[in-house]
Amino acid sequence: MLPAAPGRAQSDAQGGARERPAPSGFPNGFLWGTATSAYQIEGAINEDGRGPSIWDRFSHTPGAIADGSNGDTATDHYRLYKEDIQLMKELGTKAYRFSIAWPRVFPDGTGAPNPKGLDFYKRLIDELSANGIEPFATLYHWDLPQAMQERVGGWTSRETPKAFADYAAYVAQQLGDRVQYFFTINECSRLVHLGHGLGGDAPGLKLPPSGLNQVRHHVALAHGLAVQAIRALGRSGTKVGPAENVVSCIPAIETPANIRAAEIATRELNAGYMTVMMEGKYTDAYLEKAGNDAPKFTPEDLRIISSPVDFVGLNVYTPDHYVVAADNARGFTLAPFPASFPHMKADWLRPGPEAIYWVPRHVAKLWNVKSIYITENGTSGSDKAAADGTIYDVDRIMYLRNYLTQLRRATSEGVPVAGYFLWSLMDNFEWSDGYEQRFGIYHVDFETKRRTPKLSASFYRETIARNAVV
Ligand code: GBH
Repeated sequence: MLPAAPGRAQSDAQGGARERPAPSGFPNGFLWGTATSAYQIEGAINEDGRGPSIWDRFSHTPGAIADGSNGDTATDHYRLYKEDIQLMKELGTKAYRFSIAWPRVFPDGTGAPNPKGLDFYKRLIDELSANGIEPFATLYHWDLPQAMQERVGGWTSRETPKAFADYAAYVAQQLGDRVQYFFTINECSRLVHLGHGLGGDAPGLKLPPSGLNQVRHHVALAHGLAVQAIRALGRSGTKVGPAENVVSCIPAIETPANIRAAEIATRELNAGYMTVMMEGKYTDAYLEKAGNDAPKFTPEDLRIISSPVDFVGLNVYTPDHYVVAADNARGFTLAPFPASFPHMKADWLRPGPEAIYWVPRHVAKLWNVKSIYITENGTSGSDKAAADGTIYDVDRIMYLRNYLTQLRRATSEGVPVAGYFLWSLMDNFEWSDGYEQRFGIYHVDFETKRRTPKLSASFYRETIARNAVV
């Protein structure tokens, strides 16, 4: 059980203080949740007819994963999901973002569905509903059926967006009575760049620019096709949108000129992702820069990619660029990061809490988006237990408190953020970092699979209970 945080005021526990508008409060009905993804937590890779995914293949490739591990059992959530839902309940969360593994539903990518694979998600969702937790389902969090990779070349082929649309349609049909909120693809940019450009993520390809640009186009097309499929086959009231880690551009100093420059940079640096999804065109600068390597596409593709969405999901971890207005062709300069800029346990995770203010503000302003969810935010930490057995992860609490303060700045100014999903409910398989980077607010002992709350779990529960930064 999650112990009460020391010093918790009695009146708060009884809800008395909550009735007065707290100065640091979030809007009424603000949705608090946690997030995970299938391959990172489920394990049970051979259970109930699941087919192999590109991450099974990749994680079993020698040298691919920092600690030589894989997701074969991960947190064993496939079996322990009921226990995990109790953790969510202890926190007081009212929403949960998880992903559906395509290879559980279509073991070969296309063709005959595997009802037993889908049944797991029905059980999961029913258990969530029984506990008053709203399911938010992501259709693709990087676990492409290996068969798609082998048969058609995965995301290098237009067959994959088509197969993804069929899978999305089937899921909408089968789960539409249980799920109202769908996300299409998690972080297009990472699966494109790390998976197909740098080779550090599955399927480990290092394509030349023309190939990489075509993959990027296919992934965007898959997003649009899935939006259409869910619209066509979901129940009325079904809502759908992307979950993207927009390249975050922060005005280095908040002057009107720098703010404008940061908006311009946001649009250009996300040209192949959020910009084309929202505007139905690639920017001139994007196409010019790509030159002969530009993706091949039709006007119809662009119409599909920009199918209207109901909300935008944003994964926000870190500032990608501090921006200064400049009198050059682009209109901005990206400030280089000084070597002394701090980072959390992961080198890439620089704490810049203002990112969670600026990203939704830019997205709402640039594309007139009316509903935004923060679909991921959080940090890894070293998370060692103290002598009394508690993991006092005050670095994670520091990080979360500062990000939530900036998120609250956004909501108080009317930026339409409707909810927040903390990454992650529990420690899990952190892709090429294996189990070395722990992002959970519950610690997982990967030998025994035991879950234990870190101090940050108490922090999050207090935040939710007061609907305010604590
Ligand atoms: C998210 O990506 C993922 O959606 C989630 O599955 C993951 O567990 C979580 O974050 C924590 O990492 O090439 O070494 O410089 C976060 C955004 C963008 C983080 C790309 C890593 C590159 C690292 N990611 N970034 S590196």
